[in-house]
Amino acid sequence: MKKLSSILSIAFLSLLMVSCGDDDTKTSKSGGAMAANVAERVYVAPGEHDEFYAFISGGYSGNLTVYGLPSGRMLKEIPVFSQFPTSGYGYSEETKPMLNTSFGFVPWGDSHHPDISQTNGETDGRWVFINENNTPRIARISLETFETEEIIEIPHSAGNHSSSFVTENTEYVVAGTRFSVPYPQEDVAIENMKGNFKGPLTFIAVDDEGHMKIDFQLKMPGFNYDLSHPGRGDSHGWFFFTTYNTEEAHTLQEVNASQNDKDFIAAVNWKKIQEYVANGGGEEIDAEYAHNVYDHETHAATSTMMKKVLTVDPREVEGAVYFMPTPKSPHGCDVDPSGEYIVGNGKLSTDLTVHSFSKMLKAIENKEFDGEAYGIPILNFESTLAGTVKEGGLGPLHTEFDGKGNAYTTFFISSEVVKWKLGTWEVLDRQPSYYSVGHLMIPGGNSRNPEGKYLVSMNKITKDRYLPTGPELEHSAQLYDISGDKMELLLDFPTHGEPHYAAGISADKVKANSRKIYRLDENKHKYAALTEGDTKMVRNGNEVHVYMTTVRSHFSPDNLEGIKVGDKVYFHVTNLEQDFDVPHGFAMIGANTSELLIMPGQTKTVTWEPKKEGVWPFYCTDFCSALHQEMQGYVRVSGKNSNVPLKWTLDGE
Ligand code: RUQ
Ligand code: CUA
Repeated sequence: MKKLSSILSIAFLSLLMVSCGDDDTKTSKSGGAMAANVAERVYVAPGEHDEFYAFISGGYSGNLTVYGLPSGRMLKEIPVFSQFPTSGYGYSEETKPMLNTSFGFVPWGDSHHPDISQTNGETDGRWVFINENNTPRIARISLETFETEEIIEIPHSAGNHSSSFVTENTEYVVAGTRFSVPYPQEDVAIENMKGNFKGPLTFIAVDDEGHMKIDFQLKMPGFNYDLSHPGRGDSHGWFFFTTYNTEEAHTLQEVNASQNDKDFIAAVNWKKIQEYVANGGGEEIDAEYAHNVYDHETHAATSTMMKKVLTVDPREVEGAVYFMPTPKSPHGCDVDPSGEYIVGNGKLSTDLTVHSFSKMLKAIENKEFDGEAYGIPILNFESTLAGTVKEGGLGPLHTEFDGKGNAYTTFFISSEVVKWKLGTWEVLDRQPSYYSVGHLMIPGGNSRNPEGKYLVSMNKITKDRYLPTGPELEHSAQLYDISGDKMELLLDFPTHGEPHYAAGISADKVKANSRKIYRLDENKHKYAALTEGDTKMVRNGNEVHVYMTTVRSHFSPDNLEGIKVGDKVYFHVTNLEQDFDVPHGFAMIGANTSELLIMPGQTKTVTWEPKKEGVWPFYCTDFCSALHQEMQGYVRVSGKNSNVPLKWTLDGE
């Protein structure tokens, strides 16, 4: 196996050498009429809207970026797991609790897999979920406000990678651990890993409002759980997880975790376990994890530390978990729109292994087992095998579906997207990607009803695709038209951070519900000033609360006195605008935090600890009107022991 991986890396290197800089391989060279035709197909005229939203993970930016398809125009970056000075997310007092964890305040995250909520197996446009890998968490983002509304930490997990995929009615969003770890955590010798570490898979129930609650944690053997997808149709009620490192190696995994010819896809009958826990099954154990919720009425988040989690031993629930042997350290685990086929992408292989759900059920019924792993039955490989896609390419990673009986798989090493037919397993088409594609996305491609018009590939290496920008280039996404027999590459566009995965949905399902303003008469923020008459300053020891408002083009108050060195000043700024797309900003000189960007009807708070006497200005950061540059004010800061009384005015009043 050591040999195989070095062969693969040589193949990969030589591929890069051939393709980079070799102009003949670039489709952008396709000239004349063809190029014009391609341009038309991605052109969205000024003022027109795109047909699809694409929510592309920001990887190590910790955020989620929103693009329009087919134009590839970036519409928004939504802060999720990372502080975001552009809006003040994670800096304002209201949003800091969103980034609270059992490890304290964690201002950064590594987000990988967005997934859109579903109803009856179709994307419904209510929320996007996205996982955080490093400090295991799942976030829920509202598609009404395009803001992060909730983050739940996943206890006992490490490297929350096989996440955050949702079941067909958003009953659950799942979080599987990538690293196996002591469960619960304890101080043990690393070399004692084998047989002792565990791989918890966490099932988080989602209610009608979207609120998340950990229902149970399945205490699986200590393998690495890489990716997952829910069953649908007949297989609704099951969840499938790829595993690797079934060797349970704790060092030099590039060699030691590639020893077994086959790892597993774990098939989990969550309906059975749901029933089991509903009837009092499972064991409550200690845990510590944060549950952070943002409220659009108070415009503020709260963080609650949870103390218990329900753990389930898979061996206690008869018939709930099986292993399907799958060759070569499978990465992606994808389920076709009918729910019958489960595709395992063995990343060290050239072939794809496709399991059949109905054959799996039969094999379970007939007890066609090949032994067991830690008490979990291993199904016979041939018994569940639906077929093999032969020689698709090198290094398969992920598969999506077009709803017309075709599947599309990315091959990292041979750097291509390959189209093949479900059922016959024949390869129909292949197109190069530039370069080294990871995930791909077809809007609705992880649902019963994919909208198979476009495919977006998300590539790990950019090289010569754009103007050079120093040693690092933004990652590259590519848009393919998949409406015909052959895929056609239409467009390159840069993405931000690392676009691991994306979720797409037709714009019609989202745009009508998009929020335009927050209503002032619904603002329940504790420190809101809903009219200019309500503005004031209140001293409480060395804390000063400023109730401030903004409207085009002034702050009220804009002259503040009576603040002293050593005070802690809270500026609670309410934006009185009730007009779409008119935020105001607030920036205070010397504040050790970011500005605020306050949406119409919203209240946000920034803290400032003045260090020096003087008269210090603040201003609006968002160009809001012709008199934006006049939107400013002064704070007088006096000495520690001064007797200057609190005084707040606007135009002398
Ligand atoms: S991963 S490139 Cu983090 Cu989804 Cu496969
Ligand atoms: Cu308000 Cu600029």
